[in-house]
Amino acid sequence: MEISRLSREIGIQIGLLLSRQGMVEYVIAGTATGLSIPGLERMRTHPGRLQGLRLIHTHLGPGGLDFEDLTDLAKLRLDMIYAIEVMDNGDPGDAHGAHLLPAGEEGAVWNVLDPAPTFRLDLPFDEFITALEAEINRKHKALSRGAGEDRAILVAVVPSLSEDAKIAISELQSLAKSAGITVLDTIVQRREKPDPKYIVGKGKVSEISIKALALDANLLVFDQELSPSQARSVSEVAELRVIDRTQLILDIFARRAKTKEGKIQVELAQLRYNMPRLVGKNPFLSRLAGGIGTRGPGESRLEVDRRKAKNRMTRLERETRGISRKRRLTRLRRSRGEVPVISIIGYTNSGKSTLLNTLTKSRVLAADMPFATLDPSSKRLRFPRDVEVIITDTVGFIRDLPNDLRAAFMATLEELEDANLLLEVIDLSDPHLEYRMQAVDEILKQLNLQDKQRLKVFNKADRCPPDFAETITRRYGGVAISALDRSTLKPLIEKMESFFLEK
Ligand SMILES: Nc1nc2c(ncn2[C@@H]2O[C@H](COP(=O)(O)OP(=O)(O)OP(=O)(O)O)[C@@H](O)[C@H]2O)c(=O)[nH]1
Ligand SMILES: [Mg+2]
Repeated sequence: MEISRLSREIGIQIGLLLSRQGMVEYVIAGTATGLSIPGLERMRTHPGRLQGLRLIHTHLGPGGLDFEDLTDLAKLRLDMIYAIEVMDNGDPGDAHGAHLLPAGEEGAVWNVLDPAPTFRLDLPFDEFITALEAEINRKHKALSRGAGEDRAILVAVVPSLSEDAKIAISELQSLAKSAGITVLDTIVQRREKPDPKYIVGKGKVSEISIKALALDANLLVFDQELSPSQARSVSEVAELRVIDRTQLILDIFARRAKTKEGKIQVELAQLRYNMPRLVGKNPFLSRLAGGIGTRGPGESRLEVDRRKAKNRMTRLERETRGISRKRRLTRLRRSRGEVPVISIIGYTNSGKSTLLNTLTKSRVLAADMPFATLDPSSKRLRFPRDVEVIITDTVGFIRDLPNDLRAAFMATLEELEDANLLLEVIDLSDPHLEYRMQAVDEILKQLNLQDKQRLKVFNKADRCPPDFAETITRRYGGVAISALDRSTLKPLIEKMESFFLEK
């Protein structure tokens, strides 16, 4: 009653934050149309998933809770929010209430109650909120069971929903899964060009952040490469961790790298990519970084991290140069012995390692996921007519291979220069195989390997009708095989052998 009258008198919104016990903790004076709530994190005393505070505020004139009110409810995790209409004479009119809902896959974040005359509000608040909070806590626990697992919403901006766009989206999904991320939703926005600051636009970012609350997501993954400042802007509005496709791939690489060499290469690529993001956080500090007096006791954690990162990068760079040198020597020795080299290349997950295994009866890791191979191996292979070759596996290719990643694997990819023959493995069961062949062509061009002798090997023939394999091999040349079945490899072996016999 009182705040309603006062609110009318001075013509602004007034808000009260009440504790569970009904004590007024805060009084907030707003403007005629809005109210801004102070940061609540610092005054958090309540242990549950809700804030332990409900907001009751006035609206001058008719109209219930607006989107901003509901966003406040969700972001601040208020117990409840009420908007009380103030009539012209200062009397309170209807009260509009809303509360949060337990997180679920269905996506509703809040429940808006029917308006009721303010003086007839008789919700048994205590019981209600205790039960609601218990349910929210329970759901939250159930959802976060896989501790350390990321729950993400994927975001892509495409000019139109073309075939290319669909492939890109499904590829992003499979990368996310391969990185151990639970994908809760994929948001695809059609727009000519990404927004320079927020990629999908600021409004859309807020919308996504509400969705993230509903699904209890803790991560946004963008298909677009984000500049450090874009990542920061988006993450500030969304109040979530934000990564892009490159970081996702780097994360997968980091999980898979087993050898010392592989680990060094991945860590270096990660540092290179994340370094500007490390400084970017506080432009003011980084401007200071070069100056005098930055090394004092007031030095920020960030600057320490940055310098550590720099030192580590220098060390790793030295080590990769060592790796390159060592590899060059091995290659030299090999070429002196004149053992020809066949390199297996191709899109990730096409079956390269499986083929190496079946051909040479070895057991390198082959698995149904992108980037199973990070540390490629070489094996010897003897053909029936006594020709011996070295056959090597390679890191899988992927469309738009980010520059930093390509640089990281240069040492490995350099070896392809020495190959006498490239076996390009293509997955016949892939509905987008032609698109992927194109991507492989492009990467070969970037590596300046487009003129190397190449044999197309159409793999997984067991997973497609025989006439399809025939049509494709007729169109592109090459052989169809099933790398899982040694008996299908005969034509391939013959082709490889004749390639070396003719020489
Ligand atoms: N049905 C069928 N599956 C196959 C065949 N060849 C490989 N696969 C499967 O395809 C998946 C990927 O095989 P890998 O050999 O790991 O593929 P890769 O090209 O080395 O992949 P990355 O190293 O991750 O780039 C595995 O689950 C294999 O079992 C085949 O001829 N037929
Ligand atoms: Mg492999």
